[in-house]
Amino acid sequence: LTANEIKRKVGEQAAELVQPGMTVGIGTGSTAYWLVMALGEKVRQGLDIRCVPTSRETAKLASEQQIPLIALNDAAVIDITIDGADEIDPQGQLIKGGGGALLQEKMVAAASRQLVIIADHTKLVKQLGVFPLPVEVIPFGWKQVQRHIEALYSIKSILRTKDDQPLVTDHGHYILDCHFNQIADAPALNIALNTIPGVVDNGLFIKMATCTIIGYPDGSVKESG
Ligand code: DER
Repeated sequence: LTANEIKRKVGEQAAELVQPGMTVGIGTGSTAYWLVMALGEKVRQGLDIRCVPTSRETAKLASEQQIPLIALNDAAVIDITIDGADEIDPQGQLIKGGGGALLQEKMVAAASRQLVIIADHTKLVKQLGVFPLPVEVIPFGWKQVQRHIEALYSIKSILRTKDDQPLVTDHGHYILDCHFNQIADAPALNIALNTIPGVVDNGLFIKMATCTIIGYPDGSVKESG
């Protein structure tokens, strides 16, 4: 299977976990795209669900599929959130944020009873950090924050851009992509980064994923957790 066919397979398999009456967090990215397509089909066939999007991009996609949306503030509890990831380690710790939606994704995940991660096998790693860790910062004084992080960890970081301008997230923030290469203690780094004044959040999802659905080129799918 091609990468896209693998993503479609895991997205459709994850959609089967959604039961009538559920409130569902829907992820962002090219794998979550297939989840939204599959849920759209089910909604058109009568599945009664309400979805909380993790980005404007996903909200648009879901509306086009006539999926009923509600705001996070209006969701008493989210029964299940299904989202992608950039890296998944053997403990189920994640790096997310490749799509720039980490803040909303992390808040929706934190409000969910279960977080199901859908990904192709290339996202599996022994140790987090090869994928640059996205750190969301407010634009005010972002250069000081960048210098602080680079000095503290002796790493390089890059301000994420889009069309040669700083990328501005749905919530008006910037993203520093931090090249740690290897992250030995992800839980500690997650806490340390979020105590730096000016850092809003980062792409480390620690003890959040309850299960993963991983697709392989031979068409096999491995569910774990
Ligand atoms: O930005 C995100 O966290 C996305 O979920 C991303 O990590 C996965 O995107 P992909 O499914 O397009 O690889």
